[in-house]
Amino acid sequence: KILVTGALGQIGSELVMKLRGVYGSDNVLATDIRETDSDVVKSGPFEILDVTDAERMHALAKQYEVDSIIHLAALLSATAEAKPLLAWNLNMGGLVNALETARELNCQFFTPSSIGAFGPSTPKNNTPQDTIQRPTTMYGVNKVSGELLCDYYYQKFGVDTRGLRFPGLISYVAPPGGGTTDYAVEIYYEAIKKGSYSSYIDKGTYMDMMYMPDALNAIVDLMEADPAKLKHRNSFNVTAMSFEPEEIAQAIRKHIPSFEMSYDVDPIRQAIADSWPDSIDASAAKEEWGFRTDFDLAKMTADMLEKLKAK
Ligand code: VAH
Repeated sequence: KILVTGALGQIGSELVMKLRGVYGSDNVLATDIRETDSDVVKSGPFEILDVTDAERMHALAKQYEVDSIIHLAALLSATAEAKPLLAWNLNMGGLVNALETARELNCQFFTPSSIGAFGPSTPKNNTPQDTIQRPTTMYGVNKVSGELLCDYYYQKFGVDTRGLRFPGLISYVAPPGGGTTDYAVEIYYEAIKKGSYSSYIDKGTYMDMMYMPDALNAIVDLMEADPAKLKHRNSFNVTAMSFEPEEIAQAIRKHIPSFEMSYDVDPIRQAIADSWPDSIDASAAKEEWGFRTDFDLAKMTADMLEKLKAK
């Protein structure tokens, strides 16, 4: 039985549906801080949970007899930079509550890290799995702390913690909220609605990205991987592609030739993006648990535009 926090977020909205398909609806308890009339709420068990409420998290995990916790509830990079103390309290408070629940109830554990766990002094191209991590954002501080805390719970308490350093995730079901890479999602919606997009990230700014179906497969594959083969745990570099705004605009023009791109750079999110790698090396994930992806920029663009047109 799996408990998912942040089940109504960008990853959770799709991961819950995938997990229910794989393991059975009643075996996936979805939780979030509020309720909406979404498929996640209608297709299986759902409970309201504020992850800073340790008592309720433990009570729900016990009541539903969960043996795996997927902790997704968190504030993303731009929001965290605007409200750093709230981000520390929610991101770290929620994580330690989830890890404590996993320790007390002997659950397997997953939480995402991010390319945001790297900073300006990290090698920017083909960023290694093991390298310097001195991020200059509150979100990055949360992600590095989270990686270290999850490795500590594995070393000290034997909790089976595993994590992925996600790049920007692109999806058409639930939009991301408060991220720096959100431009790469918004651009598809605007391309359909207006045939144009004004990007808050400047041209030439490379960031790693991944289409949501590949991200969901990576979570399931990692959680089902043979633990004896894992040399790393928190957290694996994973990526599908790296591009800058002009390249995604070009990919869209293959389908919407008249698509127009303009720039209105947001200095705060641009500074966050500039502190992150241009491309990361995912060879450890490939070697230790067979990480692979199906979608490159061209294939993702075709699928995103087709699915959004239908929506
Ligand atoms: C963000 N989408 O922009 C998240 C992610 C690598 C980016 O961490 O904050």
